Amino acid sequence: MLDVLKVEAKKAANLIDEHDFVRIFTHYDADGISAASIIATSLLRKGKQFHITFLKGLIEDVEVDSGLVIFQDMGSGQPDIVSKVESDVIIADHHYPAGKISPRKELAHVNPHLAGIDGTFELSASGVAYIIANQVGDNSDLCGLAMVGLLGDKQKITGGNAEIVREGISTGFIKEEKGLNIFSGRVRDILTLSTEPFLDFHGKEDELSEFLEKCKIDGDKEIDELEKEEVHRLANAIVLRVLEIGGYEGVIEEFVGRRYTLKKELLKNAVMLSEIVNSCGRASAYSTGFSICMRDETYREKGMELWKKYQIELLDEIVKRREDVKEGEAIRYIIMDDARMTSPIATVLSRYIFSDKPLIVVNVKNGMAKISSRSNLRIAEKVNLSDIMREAAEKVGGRGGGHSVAAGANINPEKVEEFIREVDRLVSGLKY
Ligand SMILES: [Mn+2]
Repeated sequence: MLDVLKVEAKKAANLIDEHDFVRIFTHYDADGISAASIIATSLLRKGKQFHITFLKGLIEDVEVDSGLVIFQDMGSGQPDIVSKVESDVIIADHHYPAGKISPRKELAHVNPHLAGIDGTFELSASGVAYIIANQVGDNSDLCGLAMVGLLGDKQKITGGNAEIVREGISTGFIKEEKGLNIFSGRVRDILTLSTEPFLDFHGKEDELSEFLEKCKIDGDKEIDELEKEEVHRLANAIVLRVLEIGGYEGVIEEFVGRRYTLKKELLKNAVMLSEIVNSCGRASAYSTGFSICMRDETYREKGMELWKKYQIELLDEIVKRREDVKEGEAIRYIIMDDARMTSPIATVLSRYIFSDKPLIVVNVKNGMAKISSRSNLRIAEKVNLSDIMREAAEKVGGRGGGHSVAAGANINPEKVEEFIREVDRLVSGLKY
């Protein structure tokens, strides 16, 4: 399955071979950070140097001071910007390619979509990085970091991802067991703080006590120390709860069934590592997230602190914002002013509370309107949010794109009403 992709990855590895210093631009989320750490480790092992910049997106031209530039988790959708780079370029991305790239020098474009693999669900940027790194040298021990990105991007362990995970299991770097694929810690804390799954117990301590009583679990126990029977009961109760609050049934398999242990990583629980790296990115503590992926022990505590702080902030926002959700013909939307976060709110609300229609979250901040749209596989059979965001944004003079189930746009704040109307019109037209 990965063979076609490996051909282009080999081309990327050959470019890396020719340079001693590499300039990396990557996305600031768990996928982008882990992807960068995979390439960085492969470079260090070859005695090469690098400089990484973490970006929220590739929206303007980049300054380049190196003969080789690598764009990770970005680049495929920004052919105009990539075409202006006066160096050799590697794109290691999984977003849907948009438009033709005219490289000034050499280009290796490693993207699953160009190799017959669904980049939305079956290979993330960290997976692409892992494929490239293993063309650079033997970096098979980095497979756990590939999992960080696929979990962070809410992908599935199928296709290319499954191939990497299977390889990791056979080499012993990944352990797969039956169980709950959720954060480790005290039951009560985790059920409250978790947003994957989101269980709506934040600020509802009595409800949580009742829930625990019903499934006969001691909330003070560590999740990882529960007996098999208890895990089973807890899993069933969690599934019921998710469906009760309006969750999308497709999310269930992500946290019930199998759990993954990463033998080589600083944090062995795959979900935990992914969420911690994600919250580091969100807190602009990029080097903390990156160092955790580079297995630097000194950053572990800091990472845990950032995660907890981030979860509480996100849960507060979710409780507050869900009241402001409005209903269009075929979509739901929220318009927020100066909110601290957009896409995590969109992700949780669309997966766990409003899962029957696409959800559009608008955040007006610093003279820009940032938009995150979310849906799920069931909706994506009819509605491709990437196309919708691009089309609607272009109509009002902005830019948009992304994945079929998770896309975004940046537009002029004065055009928000018009944009929402256009999105609703486009989605309605798909007879969804
Ligand atoms: Mn990604």
